[in-house]
Amino acid sequence: MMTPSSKQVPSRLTFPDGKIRLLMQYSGWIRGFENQFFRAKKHRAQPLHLFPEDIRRAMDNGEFVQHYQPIVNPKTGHITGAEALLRWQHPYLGLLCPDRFLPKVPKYLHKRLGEQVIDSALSSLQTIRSTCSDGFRVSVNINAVQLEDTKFPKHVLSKVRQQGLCPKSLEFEVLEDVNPNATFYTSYVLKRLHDYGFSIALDDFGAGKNRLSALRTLPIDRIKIDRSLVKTERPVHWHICKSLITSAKALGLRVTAEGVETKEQLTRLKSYGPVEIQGFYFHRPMPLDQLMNKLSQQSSESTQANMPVAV
Ligand code: G
Ligand code: MN
Repeated sequence: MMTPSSKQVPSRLTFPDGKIRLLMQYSGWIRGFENQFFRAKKHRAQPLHLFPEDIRRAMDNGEFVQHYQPIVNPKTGHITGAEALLRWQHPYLGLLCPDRFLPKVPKYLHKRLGEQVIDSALSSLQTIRSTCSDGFRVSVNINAVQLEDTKFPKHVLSKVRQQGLCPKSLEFEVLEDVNPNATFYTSYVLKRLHDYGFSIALDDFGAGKNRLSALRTLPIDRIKIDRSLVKTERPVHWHICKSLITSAKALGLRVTAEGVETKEQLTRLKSYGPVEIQGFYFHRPMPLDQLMNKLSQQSSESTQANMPVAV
């Protein structure tokens, strides 16, 4: 069977028709599906064949939404925060993960998309605040364009203030391979965000190029241990997790372990030191209304637990 390769992608001049594009998107979907079975190692799905105007139209139509994956304190089982995860609610293909479309977002739309992500996280924080304590934190992944934009820290601070929110309720996740030496602007932006009281987390830590130097040169508050180190059955990876959690404690950094799927993984991680847990074992990513249900349930349970017992 012939599958379209990137070389075969027709130009807009040859195929301007929306139906043809939709067909190409479906074929990309099928290839991504096949990949999950036949190329187990490559867990990232193939991006769809997309044109910049597909993305722009989706933005105009509000098809990009955020789902929230709760982050849990394993000692209490309480949800202490959530990571905002971008999804595309595609009218025909259903809910799409960023692997399928993010590589195809043209650079000139990154700023607008990043802006939408922050706006939606702030509006969700407003909703969450009605049910939850001030300590609740929403983490947002920031893209390279935002990281290089020296106006970004002031801009986001004024948005947060306008809404009466506190900067510490927002955490920015940056990728581990952010190169602190390569870009002066990136470290400037991170330092300003940190000075303003936002929390900075180093995402997917331990996955790619090991940039321990980032911990020395950038104002990092938290590391997020990559799920490849968590899900493994190789003891060498457990030792790495253990030493990351121990070092983080010594450095005064907080830790979130990503991709926790089993009780064994949870028990092992808890034995290494203080760590927060994100993963399917506790919760999958979910729309805001489902998160709100869980938070209201949590708050009513703790109110009941604190009620004086009748004698
Ligand atoms: O790199 P980042 O931390 O932003 O990745 C988050 C992605 O990881 C989300 O798309 C989410 O669906 C996925 N994810 C979250 N928890 C788990 C898990 O326990 N197992 C697996 N396989 N994926 C997870
Ligand atoms: Mn992340």
